[in-house]
Amino acid sequence: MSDIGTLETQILADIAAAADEPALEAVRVAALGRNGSITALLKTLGAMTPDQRREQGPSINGLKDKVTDALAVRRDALKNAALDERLSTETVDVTLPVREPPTETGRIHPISQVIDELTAIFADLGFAVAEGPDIETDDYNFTKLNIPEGHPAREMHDTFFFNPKPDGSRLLLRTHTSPVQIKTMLTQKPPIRVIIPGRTYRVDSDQTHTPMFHQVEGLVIDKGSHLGHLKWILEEFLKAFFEVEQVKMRFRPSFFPFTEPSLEVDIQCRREKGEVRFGEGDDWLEILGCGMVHPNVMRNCGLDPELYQGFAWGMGIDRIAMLKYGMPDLRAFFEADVRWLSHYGFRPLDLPTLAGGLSG
Ligand code: 2NL
Repeated sequence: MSDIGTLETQILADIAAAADEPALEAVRVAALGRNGSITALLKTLGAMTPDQRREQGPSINGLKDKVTDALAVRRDALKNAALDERLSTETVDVTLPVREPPTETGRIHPISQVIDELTAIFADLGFAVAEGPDIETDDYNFTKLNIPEGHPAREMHDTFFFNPKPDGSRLLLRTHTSPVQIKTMLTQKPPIRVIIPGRTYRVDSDQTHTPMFHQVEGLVIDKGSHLGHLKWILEEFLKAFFEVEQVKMRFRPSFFPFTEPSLEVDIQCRREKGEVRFGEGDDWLEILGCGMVHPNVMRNCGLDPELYQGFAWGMGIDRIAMLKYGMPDLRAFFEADVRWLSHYGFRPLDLPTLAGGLSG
């Protein structure tokens, strides 16, 4: 009993003297570890007679409990002391500026911005957005659009062709987004209202042409669709896009194999000091081509031209982006220069909406 008393005094003194958590852990292992002093005492219980065990058991177990409690109390005290020490020596300056996150430093490319803007405008007019692959067949890019083999318009399109397949057919990079309209007409029932923004390709490279460029086409098919609807839609679009109150338009007769009649649209502008302003002035600027969908195209897509009528239009996205945001050089669009992008790009969280303003 007095052995146990001495051991208890010794261990409790060691616990009190432990200066940090590792030292306290060493005391615990020496007392309660596999070869610890209290563990050794506990092991002696097994060899005792029942009477001895009844006498010694409670004091040995009592010692174990007391030491376990004392260890826990001391561990808490040491933890708190360590925390107090850190709190009193470390400082955090909460007024320091944080590093700017990507949402602040990243920029949206003007082409993406313009696509978002026209999507917002046409969505408001009830149009859906359709997309399709850049690689197309001859059939969807030309034949179904009333441009048969040997037609001069095929040569005018300066097409990028892939190597011919064993059967003689060859794929191509689409020269316009019209194949997506063809697929829309083949798979959907009128009324149809879609716009198709996307990449298009032609063998052409100079000051004002890049081999890859962007186009947006629109298509409406319904029972009573006519040029008056087309004119109104284009006018609403142009006013919203160029953010002006009014815009005069001029329709000139033109030719496209896939529309009849075909028209080209100019909009009113003023040119001064190398800048173009819309909704005012006496100059005209060609902006898009359009027309009523050719009956042959309707038939090629399984639509009865006696029952349905439609109109379509197409315009260059890169060009309207340059006009709206005053970017003088088309080629800079595709050079991936971050200095150009940080100047002309748009903040990623300023999404264009009709209610909140298209271009911020
Ligand atoms: C332009 C002219 C145009 C269309 C594109 C079209 C598509 C189908 C049927 C009929 Cl599937 N038309 N698209 C129509 C007229 C003009 O684009 O100058 N684009 C830059």
